[in-house]
Amino acid sequence: QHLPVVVVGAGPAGLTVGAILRAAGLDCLVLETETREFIERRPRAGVIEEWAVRGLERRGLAANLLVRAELHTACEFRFDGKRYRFAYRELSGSHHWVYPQPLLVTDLVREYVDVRGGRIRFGVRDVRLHDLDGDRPSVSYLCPESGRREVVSCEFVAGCDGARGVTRTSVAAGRARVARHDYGIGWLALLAEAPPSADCVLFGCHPDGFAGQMPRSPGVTRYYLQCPPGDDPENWPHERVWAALRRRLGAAGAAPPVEGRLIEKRVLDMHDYVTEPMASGRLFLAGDAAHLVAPIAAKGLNLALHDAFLLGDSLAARLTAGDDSGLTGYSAECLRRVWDYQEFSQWLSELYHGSAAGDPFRAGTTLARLRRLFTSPTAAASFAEQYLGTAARY
Ligand code: RFL
Repeated sequence: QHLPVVVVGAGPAGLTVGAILRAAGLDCLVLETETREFIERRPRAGVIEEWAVRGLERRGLAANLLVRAELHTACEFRFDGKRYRFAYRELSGSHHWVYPQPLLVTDLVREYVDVRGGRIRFGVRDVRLHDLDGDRPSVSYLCPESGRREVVSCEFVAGCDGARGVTRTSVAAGRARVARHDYGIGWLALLAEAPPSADCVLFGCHPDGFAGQMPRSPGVTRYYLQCPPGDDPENWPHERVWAALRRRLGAAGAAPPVEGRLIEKRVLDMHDYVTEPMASGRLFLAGDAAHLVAPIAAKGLNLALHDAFLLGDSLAARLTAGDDSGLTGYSAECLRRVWDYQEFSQWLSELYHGSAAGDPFRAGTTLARLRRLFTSPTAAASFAEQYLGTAARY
């Protein structure tokens, strides 16, 4: 079997690349370790930036999203016992869309498989890449039914298998630099079966630690609580979680969080990495396979989509018209946005966590940084631009 492209991983990045290739009349195979049911339910991101939604729309991938997603135009900071609403649409002319990642993945699978006739092999094991430096690379995997190793040769491999995948290890061997950053901070990521207590994203910057509220749907809300890295979620029983959320998100005149059953509770150790370059021979990485950005600024899915648009379009141009320019510039173009978002996450991390660092100096500078957002229109505009990813320079 010989195909133009094999895509490893059916997350947002891989499915978007596949859907773009199918729209260009190209054949491809997506390999995925999990089942369709599993990937369509896996809860994760929810915030998508306006430019990314328009990118999906241009490629015929946003029909459901545009009808069902919620539009967010403001967020609210809570510090020093007060509420500070930050109306970013007024400042930047742009907004966020809230659309849970499982819904986006479900739409992308349906579009790629059911509408555009793309193929996915679910449940594959032990994916390996071969001959990436030649012009006939191949990908092999253990077939779930027979247990036999299948080999597919191709022109290009798209490595879209996320942070725990195998494709980036194929690049890293001596060719690429992996830059890492560890925040030394944990977040308890929670999903509660309860409506949000406010109609927008809330950031509580409190001496006890950060707390965040992200509305997901009328009946489900995501919360985050700063905790020590490596903390055991079992240290956070129901009562402790809600007491901490009430305290850290508490502010004069603010409704307390609406309590509900916790349906997800896991500790994320905040860290980032960037693989440079994002390509090696015939392998091109996209999304979390190439770079991880801690969920501090809700950027990961947006970066995955940015890569996927560029990679899908570049592969289509190369395979249909022999135009190599997109693939040649792919890594550098992706990395400009990746580094910009990493820098913003690092900056934002201090805003969220500085008050709880146990250092009166950092607590003082953090409070100054927070206040500046509400006293300086220039600082506010700059924040809005980065928060929404609207800077025109990409
Ligand atoms: P994914 O979504 O991880 O998909 C990779 C797919 O590859 C499969 N796979 C393999 N397949 C074949 N062979 C292998 N060896 C394989 N190994 C793995 C996996 O099963 C999976 O189906 O990567 P992709 O496509 O790059 O997408 C990245 C995004 O999923 C990720 O960046 C975001 O979820 C990050 N993120 C957020 N991003 C935002 O932009 N806004 C948010 O609000 C936001 N919130 C979050 C988040 C991530 C979170 N977690 C759990 C890390 C909240 C959380 C809690």
